Amino acid sequence: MKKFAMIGAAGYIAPRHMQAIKATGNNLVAALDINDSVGIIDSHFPNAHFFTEFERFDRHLDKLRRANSNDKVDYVSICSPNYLHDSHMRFALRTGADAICEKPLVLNPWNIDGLKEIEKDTGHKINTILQLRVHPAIIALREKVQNSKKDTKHEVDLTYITSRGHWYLQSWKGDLKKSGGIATNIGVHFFDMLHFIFGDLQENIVHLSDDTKAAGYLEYENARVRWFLSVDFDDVPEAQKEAGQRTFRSITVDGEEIEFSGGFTDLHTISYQEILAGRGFGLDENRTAIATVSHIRNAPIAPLTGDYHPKLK
Ligand code: NAD
Ligand code: HP7
Repeated sequence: MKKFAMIGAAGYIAPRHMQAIKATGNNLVAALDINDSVGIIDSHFPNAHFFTEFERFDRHLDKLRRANSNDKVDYVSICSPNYLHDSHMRFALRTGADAICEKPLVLNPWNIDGLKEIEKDTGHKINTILQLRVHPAIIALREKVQNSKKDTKHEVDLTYITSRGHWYLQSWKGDLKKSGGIATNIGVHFFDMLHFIFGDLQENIVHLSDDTKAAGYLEYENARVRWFLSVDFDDVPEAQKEAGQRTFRSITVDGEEIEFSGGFTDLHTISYQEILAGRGFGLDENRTAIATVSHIRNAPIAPLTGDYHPKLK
């Protein structure tokens, strides 16, 4: 049984990590959050220690490490805001544990270089949650693409609408410096997925980038992709709205719809199973998606010529 600590235990995604730790037969021994609304811990690990101050959390993990090698924490799960990830990963490795860090791993690709050095210095590993890589429909599509002609460029349209209320822009998620903006905070999932399926990134053009929407054109070894991302409920298609849905995720490849909206909920547990089996996705697997979102954040807005997503018309 592996021992886990968690940073950011009071947030939205933390319970999915708690479930994954439990479902894989492991134990959460300590948790940190600057916010003390963490009663959820009792539903999973009633004996976990909880800290609101980093220094006390650090002291506790250090004590466990020194007391007895059996008590030492094996993994630190990081569920804090995006701009704190690199610092929290450094802490995890220096404390003698491996890290399991939420996406986006970091905001800019050069942050990855520093983390590689810490991995080398400590001998510990950084694992990341890239959960679409373990989604069965995405794995099937990747296999299909890999089995098709090598030089084919598939025509892909990706529409990813996941409505958020007014709170979103008031929280750290709406703050470019803290979340990286929506293309980073939410888009990073599908930019990584596109790279995973279609190979190296060759071109990255941005047509729209504001607080609630972004769109552009990406070219990969095996695909030409028109993408649109929004957290604005008004962008959800009428049919989905009438069915009471606030989310619409669609990817068409050469005109054929790939159904991947379902099956999102257990992907953290599958990710943990893979990490524990030594097949976690590490720093290098993250580089393309992080470079993609970093470029999108800083690129000039291109005029609507050539290939652009039909939603922009
Ligand atoms: P959240 O705001 O709900 O939770 C973040 C938590 O971190 C809060 O409880 C906050 O108090 C805590 N926190 C802030 N600063 C801290 C610090 N210095 N030390 C300790 N705790 C601190 O956000 P969330 O939605 O849970 O997102 C957390 C992370 O998970 C983000 O990186 C986000 O991108 C990622 N996320 C991933 C998915 C996914 O599908 N994989 C879904 C949602 C969020
Ligand atoms: N929701 C909340 O109530 N609070 C939140 O903080 C987030 C969602 P989905 P996930 O918004 O930061 C996606 O769209 O898949 C509500 C991104 N992940 O299914 O869980 C929401 O209003 C993630 O990377 O959300 O998370 C819905 O009612 C990103 O950090 C419901 O929860 C996160 O949004 C489910 O919403 C975010 C993927 O796109 C895979």
